[in-house]
Amino acid sequence: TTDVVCLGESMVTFLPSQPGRLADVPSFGRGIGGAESNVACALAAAGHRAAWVGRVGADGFGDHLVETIGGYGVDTSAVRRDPVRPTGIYFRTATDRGAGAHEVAYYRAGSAASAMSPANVPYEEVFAGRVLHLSGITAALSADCLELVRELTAPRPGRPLVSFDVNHRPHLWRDADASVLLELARRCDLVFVGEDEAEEAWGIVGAEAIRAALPEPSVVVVKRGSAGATVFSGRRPGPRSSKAGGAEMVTPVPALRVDVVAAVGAGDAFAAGFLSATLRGLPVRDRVRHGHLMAAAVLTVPGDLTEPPARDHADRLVALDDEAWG
Ligand code: KDG
Repeated sequence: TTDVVCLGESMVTFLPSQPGRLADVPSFGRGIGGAESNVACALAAAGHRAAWVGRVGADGFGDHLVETIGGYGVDTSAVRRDPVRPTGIYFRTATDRGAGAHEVAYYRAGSAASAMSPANVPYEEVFAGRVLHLSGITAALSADCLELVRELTAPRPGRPLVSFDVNHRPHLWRDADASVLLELARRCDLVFVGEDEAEEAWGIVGAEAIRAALPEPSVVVVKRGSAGATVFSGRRPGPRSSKAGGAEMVTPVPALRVDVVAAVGAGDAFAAGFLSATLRGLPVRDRVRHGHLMAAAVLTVPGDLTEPPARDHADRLVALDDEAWG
């Protein structure tokens, strides 16, 4: 069986040949992007059975995505081709030494993926894994895509563990109301959210307040960039909870300090590391450390993806004492 099925839009990405304003970049190199397929590629590279479900155009960019993602060992058999709509692409800029904000220019409105809907996504394949990984990006693509995410996160018998990375992308929401992301996240079992994005999307400040707004998921991972991440897990003590419910665990875990080349893709790598360690039944602290480790590998390259350290190597780094982990 498949370990993790990741569903979402993937795009051909154009990375600048030099830092500077988009208006000044003379040429771009081709890469691939898409938060959910990034997670699938990283999981496959880490030795898991991962599948990506998406929709691309019947064009060369669609071929490139299917071939490249498949090349990571990801099962792409449930990817659908749209006969009319194109594959989405996007361009981004780089800043000197990764500091400051880069520009993103999406060419994805009306893309093949934006036509994903409950009517054309193969449910059997989507629910075939131990984990279904989704992100808030899909909810922003179109009304049909939002409906799809609603359906996939609805309670259903035998539902796999549903993992949700909030991934608030302000460019995609524009004037639309991103508060729906909170409603969707509450329907999932495992939620990844950045402290900064919770404030930006929902006006909720701080890890404790985020957990209070997301009481249902059994695990909530609040990411604080270079400051690390805090995991809320276990049952929350509520008025009706018995002793058997147990107390909630709050686990803060510092991140590795690295010189950032580009932050893009780091959240996906973190999710992949955390999911990989979850599938292996590792304790919460080590799940986060595996997340930080995979994120560190991606933070130090320009693109969205990089080969993660081999599993035994990663395990040795994760087992280093607290001093090494700052
Ligand atoms: O997480 C990385 C993604 O942001 C990038 O690959 C592009 O999926 C993307 C998006 O919609 O921003």
